[in-house]
Order: sequence, then C-alpha cells, then structure tokens
Amino acid sequence: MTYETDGVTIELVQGDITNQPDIDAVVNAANAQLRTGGGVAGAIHRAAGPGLARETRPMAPIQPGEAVISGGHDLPNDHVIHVLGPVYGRDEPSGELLRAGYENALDLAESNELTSIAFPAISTGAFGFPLEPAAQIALDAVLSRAGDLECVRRVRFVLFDNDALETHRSILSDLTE
Ligand code: AR6
Repeated sequence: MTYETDGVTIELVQGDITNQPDIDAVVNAANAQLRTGGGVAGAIHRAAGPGLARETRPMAPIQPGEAVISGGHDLPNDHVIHVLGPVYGRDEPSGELLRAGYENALDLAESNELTSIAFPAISTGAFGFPLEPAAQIALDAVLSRAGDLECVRRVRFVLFDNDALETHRSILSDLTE
C-alpha cells in the first residue's frame, strides 16, 4: 500500500529491514548500548558487520525516544538511524517516547539531506508495545510531519509479518480517509 501526502510517499511493505537496497537510511530498533541483540538489532548488526558496533559504541548509551545516525557498513544502505523505543510499561509516557523516536529519526534524515527512510515497527517486539497503538502513533507521527519535510520524499514501513502489515494498512486507511 502507498499513500502520498505533501509530496511524501508513505509505503507499507512486508519484509526484512536489512533488505531495503533502494533506501538511504534504515532504522534500527536499537538497545541503549547500540549493540547487537535480538530482532531488528540482531539482523541489522549481522548484516552490517562488526564495523557498525565499532562505530556506534562511542555514541552509547542513548535514552528512550532518542535517535543517532551511523554509516551502513555492509548493509546496502548508506546510513542506519538507531532509535531506542520505550519498553512498554516501564519507560513512561511510552506513547510520547515512541512518537519522539519516529520524529527524531525523521529529523536526522532531514538534517543529513536523505531522501528515503525505512522504519521497522519500533518497540513492538522485545519491548512489548502493543501493535495497534504503536502503529497508530508511528503513522500519525509521519503523517503529521510530512508537510515539514524538505528532503525526505519516501517513508517506508517494513513490517515483518502479514498481521503487522494488515494492522498498519487498516490504521493508515482510517487516518487518511
Ligand atoms: N525486519 C523487520 N522487522 C523485524 C525484523 C526484521 N529483520 N525482525 C524483527 N522485526 P524488536 P523492540 C519486527 O524486538 O521491540 C532487541 O533485542 C518484530 O516482529 O526488534 O524495539 C534490541 O537489542 C517487531 O514487530 O525491537 C533491544 O534490546 C519489531 O520488528 C530490543 O530488542 C520490533 O521488534 C528492542 O525491542
């Protein structure tokens, strides 16, 4: 599914965040130490190679809602934007922190003059944020920011399974009707 607003195309796809070769920056659902881990962080660090952790070590730790940018190393992307999402039920207010993560990632893409960015569903795995409210926050954050974006022209959500894709699809339809 694609949706265009203010010259920005929002794309929803099912796939793997490490296999998005046509995108300038992929977003990592990071841990505070910016190390490898499970889920997205494990996949990104495996695909990027050890140079990624070497580069990110001096930038750690980061706080919930914060974003930092690195090179893409062996990934097909020039950059990785590392976002620490909130742990649901621990980092409060979790909705505001999740929104800040998306906004800060978009700001970093803008300040680095990138034209495309791909997000996974931050915090919805190990960090336990329920998928529906997380998708609502993520999509609303991007839709609300679209009018302010000058460089970013494509925002892709890469959803790991069909359930996550369908949830995002239905929420994007509701938000834009
Ligand atoms: N591509 C796209 N989406 C994926 C992929 C992938 N390769 N792998 C998993 N997902 P998570 P979090 C989905 O746990 O909740 C790590 O251990 C997954 O189905 O990666 O922010 C870090 O080290 C889920 O919907 O991120 C942190 O400690 C979503 O991506 C912690 O987990 C996010 O799942 C971060 O937890």
